[in-house]
Amino acid sequence: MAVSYPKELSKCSNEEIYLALLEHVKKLAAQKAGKDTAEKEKKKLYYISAEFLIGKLLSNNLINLGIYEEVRKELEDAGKSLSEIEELEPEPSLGNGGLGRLAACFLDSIATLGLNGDGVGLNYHYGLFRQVFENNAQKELPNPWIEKESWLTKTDKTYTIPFGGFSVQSRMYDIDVTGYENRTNKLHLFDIESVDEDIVKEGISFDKTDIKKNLTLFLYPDDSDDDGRILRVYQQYFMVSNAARLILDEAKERGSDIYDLADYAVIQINDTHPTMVIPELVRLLMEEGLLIDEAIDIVRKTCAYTNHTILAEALEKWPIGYLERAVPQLMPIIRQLDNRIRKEVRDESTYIIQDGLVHMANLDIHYGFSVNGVAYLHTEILKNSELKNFYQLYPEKFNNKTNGITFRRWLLHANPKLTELITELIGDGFKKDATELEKLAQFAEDEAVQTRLLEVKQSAKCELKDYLKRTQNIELDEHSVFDIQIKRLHEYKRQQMNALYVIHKYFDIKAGNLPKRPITVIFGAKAAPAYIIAKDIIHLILCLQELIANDPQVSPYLKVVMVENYNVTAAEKLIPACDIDEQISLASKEASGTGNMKFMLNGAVTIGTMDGANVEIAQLVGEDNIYIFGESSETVMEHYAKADYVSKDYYEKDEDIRRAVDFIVSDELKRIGNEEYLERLHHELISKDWFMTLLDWRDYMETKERMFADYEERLKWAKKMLINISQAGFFSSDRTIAQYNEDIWKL
Ligand code: F55
Repeated sequence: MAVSYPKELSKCSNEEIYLALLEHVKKLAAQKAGKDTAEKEKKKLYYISAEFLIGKLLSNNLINLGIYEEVRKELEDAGKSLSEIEELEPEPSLGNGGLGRLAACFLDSIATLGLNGDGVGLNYHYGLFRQVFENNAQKELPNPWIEKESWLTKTDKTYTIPFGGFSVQSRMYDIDVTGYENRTNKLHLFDIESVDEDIVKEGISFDKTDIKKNLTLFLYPDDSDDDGRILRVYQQYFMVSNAARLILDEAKERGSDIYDLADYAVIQINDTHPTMVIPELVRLLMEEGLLIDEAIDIVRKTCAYTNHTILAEALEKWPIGYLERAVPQLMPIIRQLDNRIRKEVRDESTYIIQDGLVHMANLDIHYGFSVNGVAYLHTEILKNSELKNFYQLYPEKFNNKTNGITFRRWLLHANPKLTELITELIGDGFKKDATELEKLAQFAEDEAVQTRLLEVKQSAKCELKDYLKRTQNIELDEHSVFDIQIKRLHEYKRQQMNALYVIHKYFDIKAGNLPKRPITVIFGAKAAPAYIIAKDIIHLILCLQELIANDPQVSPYLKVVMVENYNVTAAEKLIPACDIDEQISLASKEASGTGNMKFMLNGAVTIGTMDGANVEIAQLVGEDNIYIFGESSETVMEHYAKADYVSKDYYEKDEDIRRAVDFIVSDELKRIGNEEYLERLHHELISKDWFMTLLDWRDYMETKERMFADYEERLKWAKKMLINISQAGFFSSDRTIAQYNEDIWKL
């Protein structure tokens, strides 16, 4: 089938070409989707998630449909550029961080492995906020991404969803998910018919109580007050009630009599946001005439839970009062579910309702049949400490599924030059079987290959330079080392530790210790709008960026860049261009990380702690090919248990630390920045430092120095790059999904 352009291709505008390709891809996918469902498979997976950080879809769909090269060539022959056309596509704003990006990689792999599985989520109109910098601080704006023509297809599926005192009408929109040379599944996004974008005023503020108008406007609306938190409950219930109804409808269509639901459906609950699907399914099954015991039995065989964090403050607990108000029909069921546990289980720490709070994870663990962590270390910590009491009750439920990433987006699409080099060296079998990348190891000592790899990296750095110049008016020196930390802003991820290194380097350069080669430290991160210290850290980084750029003594050797509105599109440019990848979370706190996997796949070398999937990466690449520093997770957990970490001690006894920390409140920075923000961060670091920045700082600094020195031995460094790429195959989400299917879904 040929693309139908409105006129001769060379005369089309990029906009016209984009729209023609959009329509063409949608048609192809629809054809394929029709064929797949004709097969009438029995069991189906529903991956329910508050976020799907899918990124732009045009190129990826072209790649997965196997027509990328054909289309690119046709456009090129007509004097058009596919990458310019891609830039017209808005990035869907349906996610925030790793959890949402993981869901997107999973959908790609589910379809690529030919599995029958759809995603279910919400169609947020403004999604996650768009970040702009004003006066060296983050400001949040709505992020409208839905255009008249888009990947969304309106369906005729609608449900009436009841809330306390009123109900709303839902509508399902679909996005096709086409696997790599395989089937097409769906991402179902529920919306509300009465949503009103016009209620948003100045920035992202709006009436949080006007549920009929605001329900699907924003992902993670500000939860610093009751109204904001209750809105999240409304959103979550709306998501899962629609999902549960869809699941029951589809199961019946495929022949289920609902007693055998578990043979027709398996539900993966992505973090606790979709947890209410458990009581909601029980409720709906009872509406169909089942007894509560029957309903619970069925749900217990159908739901599986993935945990993504051990931060206690990130485990959702909703006050009973919120649920009574928003979804009163659910509270009797939740009470019943809790009562059963109270009778069956002695351990009070596992009760669902405690002190007037509904512990969502506890609900998942008692009433799901599987509980998984997302990396080896993370799952071990869940079993042996965070969820120890649950593990003792249900050892058989616990399992690990180390995260993965889709190589279609993070290698084939993001880095065509590297893809080409790899293909030339080992053929293209790795595109279907990522472990074939191991064949690259045979070239580890091959100087010609090492040189080619460095050239590929250099060209990605030049492309990043062009991209940042074009889109953000940022100047990069492509001959400097690109040291990159891109991820949500969170204290446990320790962007502040990196910032303190920058300050240290600034002093070093002022003192005449010049680096062998200029260093560019690049950050990209959004802070949750109500997370004050996270915003203070962004402020510090932006102030450093300005200070250093205007210091003629330092700027030739050091540059700080904070990329505005970091998103998937930016990641696709940043990752291939990275030399040094920062994975510096406090050990035990980062469940997995997935950026680390994207970076190694693209030939970056990681500096990191023994945390999350870094542990598995280190094991695979060996100690010569990753720079590990910092205290172990055991030591860190001991500090927490004994409450014996005192940041001030490190500040007082280490001159370099003191100098760097105190610079935050120096006259130089205060002239540029906001005194209140800088003082607050300074105080936080000295008096609290909950995530132990100062504990690991010296080791971090020294490890980084060693890394910069090693970087100068270019061929030896290229060998490290090559080993990293060759070991990345394990982190393909195809492997992860095959394991989910083998152990949990059994499709
Ligand atoms: C967002 C909102 C709430 Cl209320 C809670 C959590 C989040 C969130 O963004 N979590 C998140 O992204 N978790 C990450 O999941 C990744 C995929 O498993 C992990 O790699 C990463 O370590 C973890 O932090």
